[in-house]
Parts: sequence; structure tokens; C-alpha cells
Amino acid sequence: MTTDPREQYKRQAAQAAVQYVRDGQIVGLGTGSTARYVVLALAERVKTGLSIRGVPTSRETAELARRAGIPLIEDVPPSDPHACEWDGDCSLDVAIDGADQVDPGLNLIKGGGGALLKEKIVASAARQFIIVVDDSKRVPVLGGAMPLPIEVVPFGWGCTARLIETVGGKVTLREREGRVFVTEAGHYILDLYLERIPAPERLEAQLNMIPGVVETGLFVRRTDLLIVGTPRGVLQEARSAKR
Ligand code: A5P
Repeated sequence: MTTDPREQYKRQAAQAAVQYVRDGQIVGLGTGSTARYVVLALAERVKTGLSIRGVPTSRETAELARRAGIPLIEDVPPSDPHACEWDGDCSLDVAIDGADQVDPGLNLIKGGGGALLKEKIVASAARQFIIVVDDSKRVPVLGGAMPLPIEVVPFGWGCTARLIETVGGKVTLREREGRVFVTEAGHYILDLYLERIPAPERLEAQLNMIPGVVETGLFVRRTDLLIVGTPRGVLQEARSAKR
């Protein structure tokens, strides 16, 4: 049992988040230590009769959800092999995920765990995108100690890195245990260190113009509801206008 109070805050916020899930919904399941609490809390509701289907954003989350008893869409192949897995209309009812940083406009940095590509696809398909964090993730402005993960094609990644640095900051190729980190989609991650990201929407557009960039960890104006675990209890903040 951990004594880190942040774990408790994450768990409490996750429990609040799963109350938004309704019977029959298709639910995007995020990745990371906070999303793990969400999956476990959702599994508790499934045990007591909630009927949902999950769309996991990583193999790690898929395994956890299966073990916990949450049915996954990917385990039931669609009858039409050309149809989108998500009920033909490519939309999810709700997605719940964690974040590495949250700014006052509820813009995010995500991708610390390397699952940003699926996370962004799921977030953009979700009618409601709920972010669950402990209060250490809230920042006045994105950036600083937290690098911005950028998923890139391995071919020519060094050139892509140089082009990214023309936008500003310093790039490092992500490694794990002495090897280049490879995402589930077979890409690399470049972590971009920037002191401040005061205009995340502009930066996202600039980065998306660079050949070789697959996706960035900037989630701009996507959060519908932020749920924060704090020492004073769970706080919730809704975004007023959607996208
Ligand atoms: C995974 O790729 C990330 O986007 C995570 O959602 C993010 O890093 C938050 O993770 P923790 O909840 O573990 O801090």
C-alpha cells in the first residue's frame, strides 16, 4: 500500500469520473497510473451490473481491463471487416484519461507513457472527454520541466528532430532501458523541452506541418470536464464551449 497521498487523490478523482458513465455506453479507456484507477473503478461498476464496452488506448490498458472484467470492443470483431470498430459511426460516448499537465484553459500535455496517438484518436472520437488528475498536474502554463512528447516516423527522425527545434526548444529521442522507445504503432517519440507553451494551439499547428510528425502530445480545447483529486476533496471543472 503506497503512502503517497497523490495516489489517494488520483483514486478519488477516478471514482468521481466513472459516475459519468451510463449503461450501454462505449467508453474510451486511457493509459497511465491515473487511468488505471479509472479502469479499476469502472470494473467495480461493471461487477454490479453496468453494461459497457471499452476502447483501450494501449495494450497495457487492454490487459488490465480484460483482467478486471470490462468487455472490450476489440475482442468482438465487427461483422463487416470494413466497418469502423466503434459501432459504425466512429464515435465513443465518453473517454476518461489522465494527463501530464493541465493549463487553466484545460489544455493538456499527454504522452508521458507513450500512448498519445491512440489517446488522441479516442479523445477526438469521444462525445465527452473527461480528464482525471491529482492537483500536482495543474500548471499556470504548459511546458517547463515536462517535455512535450511528439510521435514521429522512424525514417529520417533526426531530420524531423532538427525541424522541430526550429520551432524552439531542445529535442531528445526517448529511450527506455538503453534502447530507443518504440510506440505500439511502431514510431519513435521525440521529447521537446520548451520553457513555456503559452500558445499551445499555434504550436500544435506548427508541429503538425513538419514531415515525419505523426502526432503531438498537445491536447488543445479537447477537455470537456476536468476532475482533480486534491487534499480538500475532488474538484470538478467543466469547459464552457466545446472545441
Ligand atoms: C500516457 O501516454 C499518458 O498520456 C498519460 O495519460 C499521462 O502520462 C498521465 O499518466 P499518469 O496518470 O501516470 O501520470
